[in-house]
Amino acid sequence: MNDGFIRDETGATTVDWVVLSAGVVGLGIATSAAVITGTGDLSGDIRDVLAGVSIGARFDGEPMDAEQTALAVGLTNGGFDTDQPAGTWSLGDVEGWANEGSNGMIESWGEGFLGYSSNGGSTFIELDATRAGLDYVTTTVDLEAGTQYALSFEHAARSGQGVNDQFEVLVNDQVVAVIAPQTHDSFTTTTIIIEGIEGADRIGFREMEAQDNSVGILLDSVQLVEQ
Ligand SMILES: [Ca+2]
Ligand SMILES: [Ca+2]
Ligand SMILES: [Ca+2]
Repeated sequence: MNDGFIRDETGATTVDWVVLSAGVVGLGIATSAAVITGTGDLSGDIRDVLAGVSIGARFDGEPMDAEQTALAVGLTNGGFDTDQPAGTWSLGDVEGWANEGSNGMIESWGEGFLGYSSNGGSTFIELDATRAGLDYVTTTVDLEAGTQYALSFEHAARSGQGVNDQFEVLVNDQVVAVIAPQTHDSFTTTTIIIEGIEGADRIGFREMEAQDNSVGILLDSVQLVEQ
């Protein structure tokens, strides 16, 4: 009888089936484990990426205001504010801004100097500081590539020699506008739509070469608003 059982192919088939089934089930479990682990890692990666993204006010479809945009793009001291005392001026540094002309110095005006007052009652600058090189006052921000922003600024013409001065607005060293200020008893706001590029974005204001005589237009309140 034992001899017959050993030779019974039916039993052998059952053993084969159990072993094969166990193998297939095992393979299934191994595959599930791999997929679960992989999916888990992927969700973790997405979570980590999202945690580092500042979605900001665009999440609800509302454009950011100037203050929110300034924070998001790193615009520092759009108002050219310094501790220049009222009624005075000086050449020096203005936080957040650089000048390619005038040996790097920027001409800061205190509230009320020569009768000029900014709309916000703060300090402002005269673009044409000296005759030493073309005054080109710039700041660097980080606009989102392909996103549009409203770039606005306030300007006034200095009466007398500089009353007819114009100035150029540049974005990434490309002239995007040439402005001829018309008001010299108050500041006027101009707004231009610009678009961000990959990496840092340089925004600047440059005097006209033919008008480089150390007196010129006045600037204040540079703002960016994401559209
Ligand atoms: Ca100011
Ligand atoms: Ca100059
Ligand atoms: Ca000038």
